[in-house]
Amino acid sequence: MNKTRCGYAGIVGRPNVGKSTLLNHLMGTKLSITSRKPQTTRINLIGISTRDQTQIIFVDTPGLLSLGPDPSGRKINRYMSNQAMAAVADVDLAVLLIDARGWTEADETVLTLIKREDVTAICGINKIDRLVRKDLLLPLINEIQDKHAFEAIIPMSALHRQGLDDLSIEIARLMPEGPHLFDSDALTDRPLVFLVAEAIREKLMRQLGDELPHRTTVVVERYDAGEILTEVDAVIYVERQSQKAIVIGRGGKRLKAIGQEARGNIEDLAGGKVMLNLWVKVQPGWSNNDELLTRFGYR
Ligand SMILES: Nc1nc2c(ncn2[C@@H]2O[C@H](COP(=O)(O)OP(=O)(O)OP(=O)(O)O)[C@@H](O)[C@H]2O)c(=O)[nH]1
Ligand SMILES: [Mg+2]
Repeated sequence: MNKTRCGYAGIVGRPNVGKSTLLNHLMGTKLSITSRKPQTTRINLIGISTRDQTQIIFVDTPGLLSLGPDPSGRKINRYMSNQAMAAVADVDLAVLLIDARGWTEADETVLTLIKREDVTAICGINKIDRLVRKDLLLPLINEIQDKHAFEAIIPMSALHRQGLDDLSIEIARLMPEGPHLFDSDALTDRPLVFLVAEAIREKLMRQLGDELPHRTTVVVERYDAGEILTEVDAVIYVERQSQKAIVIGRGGKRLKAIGQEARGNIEDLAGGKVMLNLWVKVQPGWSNNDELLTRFGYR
């Protein structure tokens, strides 16, 4: 009988390199939220892929900027770095994702962590579709080779699904032998309400300016799956009254647009019609308060 393989593969890297996009496209289903803005992912999210004898448990992580205390000092940032650092320490394989436009200091930081934890690693060079000068790819590969003994270095485009087969083959090859930890049809270990809250947060990330999304979080307070209709009550928390006004928008326009966009995603998750009720509440300083962070699901 063939031996089964099973392991954790952490997708790590600095913010905005395309980690969550990669998770979704490796899974062939949208699990993790993505946006053009850095620091979209806040909590490690697993995606389980079972093919034949091999089960790969992908871990999407928040983008990592530094290993020390965050200069901005907010506890949410510390929580996010801790999530990413814990993932590197726990996984069987780290997939270090970088941007094809060049190696940066933040990439170096993540590599330092990989070395410190002595974890087997692959390097994915993402967004090659954006590389104007293709002749720069080979020197970049050489530069990365000199930095670390990666098991493989793979140029790819997560968004355009280029190079993902090569990457999957390498990851599968590096999974340890062992029994599968999840049922073969399992996709994630997160409850549906988490994915619903994230779907709403994705629209906030995408619709609001640069700073405001980082001051918002979403809590699903009620999820009632009926035969004809699923009813969802969710609260968007902000830190100040002025932020609440921005999220709601003139005449409630922006909140309505956020709700409409999120509802489409939630209907996919729920597999049927959804009625989404959204509220915006002010919770001063939630992003820097341990107790509130725990209450809002950052535990
Ligand atoms: N052109 C191009 N864009 C990409 C590619 N992969 C991801 N992106 C885009 O890069 C942006 C960031 O993608 P995410 O997947 O949210 O990045 P992330 O690394 O998870 O970011 P954080 O969660 O903030 O750390 C999004 O606008 C993606 O559409 C790619 O291969 N090519
Ligand atoms: Mg992400």
